[in-house]
Amino acid sequence: MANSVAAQESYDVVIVGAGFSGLYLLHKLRGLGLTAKIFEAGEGVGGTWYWNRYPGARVDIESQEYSYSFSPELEDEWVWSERYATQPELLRYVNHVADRFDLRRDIKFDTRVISAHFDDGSHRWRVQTHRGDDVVAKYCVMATGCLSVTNEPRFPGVETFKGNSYHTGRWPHDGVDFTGKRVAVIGTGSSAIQSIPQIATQAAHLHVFQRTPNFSVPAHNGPQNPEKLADWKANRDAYRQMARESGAGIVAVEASEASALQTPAEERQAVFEKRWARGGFALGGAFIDVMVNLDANALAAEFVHNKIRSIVKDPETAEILCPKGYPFGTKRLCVDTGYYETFNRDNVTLVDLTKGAITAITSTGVRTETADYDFDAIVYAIGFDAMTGALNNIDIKGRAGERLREKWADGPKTYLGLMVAGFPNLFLVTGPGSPSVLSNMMVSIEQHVDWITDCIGYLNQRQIGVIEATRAAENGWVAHVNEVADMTLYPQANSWYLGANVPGKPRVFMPYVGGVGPYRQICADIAAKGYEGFALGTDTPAG
Ligand code: FAD
Ligand code: N01
Repeated sequence: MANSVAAQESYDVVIVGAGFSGLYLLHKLRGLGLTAKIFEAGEGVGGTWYWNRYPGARVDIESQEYSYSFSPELEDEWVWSERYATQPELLRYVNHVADRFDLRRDIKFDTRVISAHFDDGSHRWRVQTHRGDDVVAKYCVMATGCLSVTNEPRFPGVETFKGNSYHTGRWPHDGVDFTGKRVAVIGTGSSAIQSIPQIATQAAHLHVFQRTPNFSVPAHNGPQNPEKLADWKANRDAYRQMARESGAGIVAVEASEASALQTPAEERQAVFEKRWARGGFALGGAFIDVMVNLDANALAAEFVHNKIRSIVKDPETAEILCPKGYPFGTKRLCVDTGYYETFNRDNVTLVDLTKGAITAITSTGVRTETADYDFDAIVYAIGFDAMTGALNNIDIKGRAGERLREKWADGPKTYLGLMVAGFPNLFLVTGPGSPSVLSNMMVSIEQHVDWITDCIGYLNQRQIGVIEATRAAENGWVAHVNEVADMTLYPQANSWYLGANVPGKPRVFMPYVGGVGPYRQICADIAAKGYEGFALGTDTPAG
């Protein structure tokens, strides 16, 4: 069955996912005159911004930077209302894009891809969905998202809870009213940190269950500043280019070249203060040695600890909220609006799970090693099976029936995060081994989509039927990704970057920390050398 091709519909490209990645891909592929079809599990476009509708959900990179740059007309006509756009505004934007470029006619919604098998004889991908679609395509592109598969609660008794349960990553479309309710939020990552202040204003009482405190910096959100907007408009192309060539793909961060250790204490404090006052990721770029030197890092950590102590009135609660035991910035920095202040409210209680872990969900609430709590609603803000989850959910088979999830049993292996040896003509957008989640994803998405579509154009022009990463190139890239990560403090935290949040997931640092600018250059050089490290037009995997 797997190797016989008897499907009805045939496309040049099948795309899985209609988030920012899939939509831009479809648009670009049409520009090449190719036929393409998107299968999307959700009932609408938007991916992340379709699924994550929890209260307080918003982007934490400034709106104009977190938007497509490929169309000047689109940029001209869309004006963001806030410094950090809300989820509803982002969803409106992505719907506008889908309409503006007439993308919906090639998208099939509410359709989950369950398998993608490469046929060794015909060099075609056969893609099947849970609705019974059975199509073939020359290329298959996984635009399935790095954070699209929720980490499901595995506590014993989850199903016995008689109140309402929610996951931030699968929020009900018609919203949730917590007025008068006793609510639990489990988790203190970005989703929790955004939603907790809002839930607290409604709930009769909110208990926050914290396993590991996170570093969070204030967003200082507000309406768009007209002067800033005018400056962005006047210098947009230059700013966009700066972002593409930068480390994290964010202009507003202004990464400094100064060393925290070599800067006098008073001056250093002033730099931290200035960046805290500016808000968002600015603090992360304060000094060049913070992410590579533990002593420098400790200075940034101490600065945030003191901020927490100055905001949270109860000293015991403040100490529980101070992240310790892992370096600042090695779990994704959170950006909040009134998070620490929320713990000054009478109706909010912080539960420190390091003093007693959750042992079960009961019919009435949450049981820890030390107490039982009763709730009307439980919010699981426990994150995602990041980076590999969506790919491993699909039965992807490459040459000779090799399964991707088996190949990746000890962690993902890719060449550039774009392709996998043994899986010809299969592209990944922001796959593991690319900067992806360590960057402004819009910058990374556009770079990947441009690279992939340029590559397909190149192959078609030369009538090359097959492209495949060589095993040697893949091994070299995996080694490089690890080597660069080990030069930083990132691997020192139990983060989802390492798969540490999902029990049983292999511990491998998945994103590429080399920066979007250098990475873009590497990808461009490889393409310019006729796709170095890829075997072209041959049916025999090289390596
Ligand atoms: P997604 O938006 O995840 O879209 C992937 C789509 O693929 C989904 O719609 C999914 O339903 C679909 N899909 C997956 N598997 C299948 C299948 N088998 N069959 C059919 N369809 C499938 N990044 C930033 O840079 N800045 C931010 O501020 C930021 N904020 C974020 C906030 C939240 C709450 C989350 C969860 C992520 C955030 N991110 C942020 C990361 C965000 O995921 C990316 O910025 C971007 O939206 C990813 O777009 P995408 O199209 O690659 O993936
Ligand atoms: O998920 P997370 P998220 N018992 O994995 C805890 C992006 N994003 O949805 O740290 C108890 O960060 C877990 O504890 P620990 C962004 O890239 C961006 O919040 O593993 N607790 C942690 O506190 C982000 O990083 C925005 O010890 C458990 C929390 O749940 C990524 O998406 C907003 C537990 C999960 O935090 C994921 O963020 C939202 C258990 N068994 C998301 N299991 C922006 O602001 C997990 N936890 C733009």
